[in-house]
Amino acid sequence: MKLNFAQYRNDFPILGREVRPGIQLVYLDSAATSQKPLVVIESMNDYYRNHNANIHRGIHVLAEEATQAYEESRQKIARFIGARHAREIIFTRNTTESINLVAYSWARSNLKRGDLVILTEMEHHSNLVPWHILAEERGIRLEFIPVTDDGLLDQEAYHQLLQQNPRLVAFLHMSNVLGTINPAKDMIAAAHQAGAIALLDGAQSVPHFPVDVQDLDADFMAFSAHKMVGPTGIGVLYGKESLLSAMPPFLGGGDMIKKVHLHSFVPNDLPYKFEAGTPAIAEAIGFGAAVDYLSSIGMENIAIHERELIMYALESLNEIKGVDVLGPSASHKGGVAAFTVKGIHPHDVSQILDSEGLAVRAGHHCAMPLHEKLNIQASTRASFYLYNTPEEIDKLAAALLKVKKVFGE
Ligand code: 7TS
Repeated sequence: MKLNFAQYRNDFPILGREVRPGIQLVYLDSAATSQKPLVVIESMNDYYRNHNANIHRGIHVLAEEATQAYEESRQKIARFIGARHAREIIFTRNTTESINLVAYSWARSNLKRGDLVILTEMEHHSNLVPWHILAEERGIRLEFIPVTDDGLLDQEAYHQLLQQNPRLVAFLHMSNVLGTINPAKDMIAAAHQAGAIALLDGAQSVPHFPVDVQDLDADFMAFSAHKMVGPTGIGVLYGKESLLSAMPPFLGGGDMIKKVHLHSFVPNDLPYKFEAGTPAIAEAIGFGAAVDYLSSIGMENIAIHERELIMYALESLNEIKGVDVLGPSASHKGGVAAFTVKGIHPHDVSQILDSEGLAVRAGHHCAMPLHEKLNIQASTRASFYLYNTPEEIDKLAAALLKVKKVFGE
């Protein structure tokens, strides 16, 4: 039976608001951050109202309750992505910090001058800059899988790059600009065959369709709670236990140690070795509630709903003369439609859309190299989630016609 997704809108208090008198919010910016359902907001309120204490430390009721809720969230997230053990789930601040953890800890203890890291031309800056820093510091080499004219990764070029004995292949599962869903399982298998390990940027995939790290055989995967109906300030680095346990700590301080002497320390076991200092406790609890919420709807169902939305969006936008949607056809694409409007700057487009209540993003979306490759400075992006409706896409199309009218195009 097909689910009626409009019912879920009531779970998100913010979706009921007007952004100006009489102008209803149409939120089409979930690739930047998703909205939060009441159950997530309430779970964090409940922690602060009833259980607030530091974790892993005090022997009192509140500390035990807080610790239990924090660790339950880790277990929920482990199950959600199919990890073998909860200790393979490291809480970080976000996808960016998770990738930096790999770059600082794994890469600095495993890579030497001349070693090759393969990235792609469609990466978000957070999977580029940590490797630039390492290239400058260590002299590692970076190569990039090109993006084809169809908005896909050039798999032939990838297989050629693999012949150069890379140590690491790091790529995004789904592009935040093109919407491209990359064939992660095949790409990871090919990386392993070439003797490399694979880091998957799951920032745009984990929130939108079922992702199973064991099925993918990912060595590392990074993602953020705030893009999957959870709070800001918390993300995850998943890592295979064998890799994580061999890695040196990233940040030093409390909680990440077993013993400290004046001149030395003994690191803690996984996952605590990588969680220095008081973590984002309320956020971890909110993250657990977010995963429960998504699971109660079903990731398969969310993926089907977003597929319908993107197909309808492509149909509607392609009908408007001068609007050019970036990226592949719907069959390779998740719920992201970035586009240009001929002769009109994306900031002007989004400003007029905003006046109609539509929240979209304009700019390079932290993917400047990709925009350079596409020979454009910027684009306007509408991105969808489980709470969006076909009627909102109709509003987007109508507002774009108004944009063209205002600018006389
Ligand atoms: N990787 C991808 C593919 C992303 O889309 C983003 C955020 C990140 C990494 C970084 O995530 P963070 O939680 O560490 O910030 N993307 C976007 C976006 O498209 N608009 O705002 C943030």
